[in-house]
Amino acid sequence: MAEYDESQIQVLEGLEAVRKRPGMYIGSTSERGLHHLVYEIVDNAVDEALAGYCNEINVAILEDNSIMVKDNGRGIPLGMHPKLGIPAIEVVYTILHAGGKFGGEGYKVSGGLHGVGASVVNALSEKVTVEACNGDGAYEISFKRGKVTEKLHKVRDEKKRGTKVIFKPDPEIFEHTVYNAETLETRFREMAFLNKGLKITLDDERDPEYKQKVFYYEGGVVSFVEYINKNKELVCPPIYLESKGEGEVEVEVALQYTTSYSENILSFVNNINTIEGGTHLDGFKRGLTKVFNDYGRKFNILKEKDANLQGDDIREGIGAIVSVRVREPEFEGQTKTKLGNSEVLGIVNSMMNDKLAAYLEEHPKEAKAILDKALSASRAREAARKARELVRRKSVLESTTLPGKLADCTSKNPAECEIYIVEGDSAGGSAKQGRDRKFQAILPLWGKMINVEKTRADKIYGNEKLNPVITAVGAGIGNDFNIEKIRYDKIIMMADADVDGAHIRTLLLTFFFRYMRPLIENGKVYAACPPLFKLSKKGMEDIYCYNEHALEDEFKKLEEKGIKRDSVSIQRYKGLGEMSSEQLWETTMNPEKRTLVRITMEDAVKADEIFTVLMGEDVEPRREFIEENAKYVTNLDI
Ligand code: 28F
Repeated sequence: MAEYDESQIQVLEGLEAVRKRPGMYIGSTSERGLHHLVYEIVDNAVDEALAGYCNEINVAILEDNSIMVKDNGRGIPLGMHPKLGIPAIEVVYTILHAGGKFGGEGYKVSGGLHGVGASVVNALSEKVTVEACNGDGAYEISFKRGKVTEKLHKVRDEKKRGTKVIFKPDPEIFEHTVYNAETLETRFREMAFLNKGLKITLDDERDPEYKQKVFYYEGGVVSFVEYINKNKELVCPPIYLESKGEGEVEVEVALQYTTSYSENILSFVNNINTIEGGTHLDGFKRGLTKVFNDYGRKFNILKEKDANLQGDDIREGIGAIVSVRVREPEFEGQTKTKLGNSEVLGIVNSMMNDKLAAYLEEHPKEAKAILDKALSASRAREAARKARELVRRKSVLESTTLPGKLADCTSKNPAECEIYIVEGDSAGGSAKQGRDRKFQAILPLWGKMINVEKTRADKIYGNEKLNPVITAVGAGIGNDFNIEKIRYDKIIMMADADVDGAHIRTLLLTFFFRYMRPLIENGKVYAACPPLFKLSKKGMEDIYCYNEHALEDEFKKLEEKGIKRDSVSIQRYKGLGEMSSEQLWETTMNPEKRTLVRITMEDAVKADEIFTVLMGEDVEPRREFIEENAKYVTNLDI
């Protein structure tokens, strides 16, 4: 008993630590953290699937924003823990470091917090009920903010096995507690792609119109690569490569070439999207480059006089999924999404050397099509390099100077500096006058911007519209981009609140996404929000409104003060150019008052899809996208 009391104290201290600093365990208490709770519980069910005992997971958002997760695995063990004297199921939900070693060596291979997930979810939930069925009955245990409220007890006879969890996130912890079905769908789709044969369903009981979503892919990563390429023109069928068992690391790769100019390689470790890449991705790239060069030489597609193809050339237009399972992954990088295990590089690399080489030998037609594409990419790159050198020689003196149009700030400390990229010379002029020159730089853009989605990389380097942006940001471009060199902490796009402004913003964003992606991943890109309306009246301070909704609210407030609608004059701003420099500062640039929208990338798959559809060659998917999304558009001045 003494031991029991002691361990109970530890348990409470452990879960109290989670409640005190939730961010340490789930990243944040924002919407992201809220959804993270679901992933932690689903990860436990996925682990049971990976162990080979479960093939279906059902998830439901309940009416009160509780979450139900159910699997058809073996059921969490119910027996007493020999040392702690409490049932194993209680251990899993209350002890911070349960799981992992506890369940036998390397039980945990899916994502999540290495087995602390369930107890973290429990600590951060107002209520949790877990039901486990072990073949002879259904047993239930309940908790409130991590503490047992109902001990484990049998609730009914039951022959089937499995685990069911219902939890309600604690509003004392989370900023808001409303779930977004689409966010969950995206993650479950990804998990189903990565675990072939696993069925995940989602229901939303808050919405009577919601139709159950079923994610199930026989093809696994092959289905995944077909999905990410679905709006692109294909060059070859998907190629699937795998190796199992070797040194405990499992590797699965699917790749398929398209005629697009960008590369879209998604990498995963234990079902976690490694946004920053790592050794598995390096091994994949190295293998890919070597195998295609060797094949090209062997069959004389690459002539003796030709130089070797570079990685960039071979990856132009590729869509690929690289998924590895590693027993003890080490995550590095700014966002802890970069695989560090050095042994993985060699394993993936040699898998590529064996399996891709064998595939190409057996599929000469596909091999030729891919190599021809890489060769034309290589020629374009070579032509661009020569052109660039010419330009460079012509302007040796200016090569390191900042663009002439840039009005730089005086501070040289990037952490406090920001740059406004402004549409049009006249707005640029007002911005220059209105800014706080100590930390705000202005770069006006004018004329038609290039659409990078329809342009090969060689035309991007040296493009006269983009060059000022590249040099002003100061961190390079493409593979050479180095976030540590950025000259500003905030890159702010400032354009009119109309269709043309939206177009410019989209063109710029496409460029940042394809050529300076870490800027977006690290939350450095923003959109400024100029007001749409100004309300003025003699003796009253001007009121600015940023959308129609706010305008209505302001009218209501004024009416409460006894000021009638028709005594107030409304100015509707058509563009930034209509504002004086003082107004621009007051409404859009003054850090004390302005609203900035930070551009984030919740999901790289979705982002690539949207840029392909919005900015790519194919018209039909774009028409569909616009029809589908028109309902979300407000305030577009068409
Ligand atoms: C709805 C969420 O959490 N499913 C789970 C199992 C099955 C086992 C298990 C889980 C042993 C003691 C660590 C069963 N039989 N779904 C879930 N299904 N955990 S979680 O074991 C946990 C380890 O603590 C299980 C034999 N071995 C493992």
